[in-house]
Amino acid sequence: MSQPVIYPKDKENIVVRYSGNPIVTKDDVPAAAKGVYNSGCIKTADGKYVMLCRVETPSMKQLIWPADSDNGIDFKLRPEPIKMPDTDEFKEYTTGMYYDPRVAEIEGKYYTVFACHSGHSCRLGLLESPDMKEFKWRGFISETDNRNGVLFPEKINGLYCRLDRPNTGDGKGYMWVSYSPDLIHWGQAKYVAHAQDEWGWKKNGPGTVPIKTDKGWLVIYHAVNVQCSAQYVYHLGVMLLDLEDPSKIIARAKAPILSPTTDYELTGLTYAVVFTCGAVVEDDGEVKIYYGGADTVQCLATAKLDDLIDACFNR
Ligand code: M1P
Repeated sequence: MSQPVIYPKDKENIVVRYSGNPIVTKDDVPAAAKGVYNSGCIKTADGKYVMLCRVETPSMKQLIWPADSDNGIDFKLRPEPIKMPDTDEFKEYTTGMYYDPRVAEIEGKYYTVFACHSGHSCRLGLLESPDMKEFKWRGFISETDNRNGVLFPEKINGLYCRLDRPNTGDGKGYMWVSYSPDLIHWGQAKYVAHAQDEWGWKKNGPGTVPIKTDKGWLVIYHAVNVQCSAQYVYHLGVMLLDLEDPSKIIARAKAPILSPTTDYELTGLTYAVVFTCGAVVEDDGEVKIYYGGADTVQCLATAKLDDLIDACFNR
């Protein structure tokens, strides 16, 4: 396979890959696995990190498997994945395929939104946890066909708020925002962002839980371009959304902040993918960006929050 074209990435050097990447692989799973990638991550009130690993099994099932860390780098997977409901409804609408978990803390509780895939296409599902130890299934929270659901960490104008990515029938898909009084019923949907850049014209989707800054909600997202007629290449970009009306883009980086260039991002179960489902902002302004490489391994990169904001303004 030829190397993908790498687009001008004048902003890529603001994001630094962790030298010990990948930080979690299939060998860390206490069961047979093909890959660990696209995992969500959060730092809890006690200063510990909990990663919700997307684990792919040899039979192509997907599991959400918690892992713990004291430093946000070295993670140990727990003995078991999160137990999902043993109901006919859950099985019908997931067929063992639930993935890309994004976890947000809202008013002292942890909420994880993830994709639930089945022959009826894809919906969003919701887990609630008081402590990232016990997880309770809350239900499906979208109609078909939707993916990449990400909750904002606080209500906006009195309502829960989320970004998501309805999949349109033409193989594209763009970012939307919607609102809810109870996290279950969603509406007032508004379009946010089209796929537009040379490196991401095919489709896009929200990645990390939005980070509140005085310049707006900072969102790290993925965007896809297609090479050689069929080869999808996944990049990460960054944008700022209005604090009161997140359907409005305040600023958006023209260049990707991360593109697949290393072996572990180019070679795996899928070719040429960097895909994020979680970030942690440290007290000193460092942002730990957790991302999947090539749909196979879990990686880490860091950036300064101020640099990500500057990147949005193309400074
Ligand atoms: O294979 C790359 C990615 O493809 C899908 O992403 P999206 O819906 O945005 O195109 C998802 O299956 C994702 O998990 C995967 O990494």
